[in-house]
Amino acid sequence: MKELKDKIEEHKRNFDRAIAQVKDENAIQKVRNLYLSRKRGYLRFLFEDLKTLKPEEKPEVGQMVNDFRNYVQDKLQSLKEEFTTPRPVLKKVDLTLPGKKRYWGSPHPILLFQQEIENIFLRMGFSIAEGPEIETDYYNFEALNFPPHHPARDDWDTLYITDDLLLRTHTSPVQIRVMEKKKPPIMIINPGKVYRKEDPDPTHLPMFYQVEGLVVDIGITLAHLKGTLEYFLKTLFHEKIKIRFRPSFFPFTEPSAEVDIGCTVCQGKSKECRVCGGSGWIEILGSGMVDPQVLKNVNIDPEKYSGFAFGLGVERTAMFAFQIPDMRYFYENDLRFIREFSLK
Ligand code: FA5
Repeated sequence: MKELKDKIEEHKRNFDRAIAQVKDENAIQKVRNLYLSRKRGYLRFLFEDLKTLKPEEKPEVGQMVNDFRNYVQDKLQSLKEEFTTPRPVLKKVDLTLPGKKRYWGSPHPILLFQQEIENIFLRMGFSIAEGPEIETDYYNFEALNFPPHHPARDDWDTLYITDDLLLRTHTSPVQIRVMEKKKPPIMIINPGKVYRKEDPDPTHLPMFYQVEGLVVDIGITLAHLKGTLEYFLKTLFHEKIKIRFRPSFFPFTEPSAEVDIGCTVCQGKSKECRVCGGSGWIEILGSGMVDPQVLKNVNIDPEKYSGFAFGLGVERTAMFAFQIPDMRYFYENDLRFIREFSLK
């Protein structure tokens, strides 16, 4: 019995050696004949040898021969599949060609610019507040002194969700939300998206970013408003900018002013400029002293406190900082344009 067991082991070692050297289908067939041929295969002789064993030895050694036969069949079958499965044709690679450049994503230019704006205000001591983009009529209009049906509402082409809910048309509702929760001194900016039903053109978008600012304390005057905005704009534009304050109207500020900057696209030299319309100036923000009625609406005593507020268009200002003649470029997702601003 031991002799036969040794013989099986030896056959297995020889078989493993033989298949390790197989290089094609012909060689597989030769090994198959050697081991599995019905007439002269080694396995046939092993089965013959079994007959010489005593009956009690047969089950154990019989199992070994069976296992060996299965092993040989499986190995030969998988080798055959390896040789007959078509191999992918390898393309020739020209190693002298330049490699493919992969780009990393990076923050959008408007986000980078907004962060630049935020940093200037943070350095002045402002902190950042946030508010929802879906607003109620009360916060977007009524608390800001726009009574229902007041004509001033017509300046904002509003996208309503229900009679009472709307996509905020400006960031000013955050002023109310902050003043409801916090009493003066208040010094916040609030960056965020706003929405208007507007046809896109070089200086208008239906969705754009604003940065709102609000300062409320004892003794705040128009001089603080002017000084803060002048300092901010000179820092943002590295002093190279003309600024003008123009009287205006907002229901929630009194007096109100819009701030224009000198057109950096045509430098005020083109009567046909699509950005400034030939005037040489373009409005970038609205501002004013917080209307006493607005302070009353949030239970802040207007006899004691005063404040100023402003709302700046981020894309509008970015256009001038980067001298881009059309605001729509920011959202066309043309990577050649976007990459000009990415962090290197
Ligand atoms: C307002 O939205 C006021 N809430 C601003 C304000 C805040 C006034 C606090 C007083 C006190 P206005 O609609 O003018 O105002 O918009 C402010 C700025 O947003 C504009 O100066 C401009 O830079 C930008 N802006 C306005 N409409 C668009 C638009 N359709 N596309 C891109 N930017 C716009």
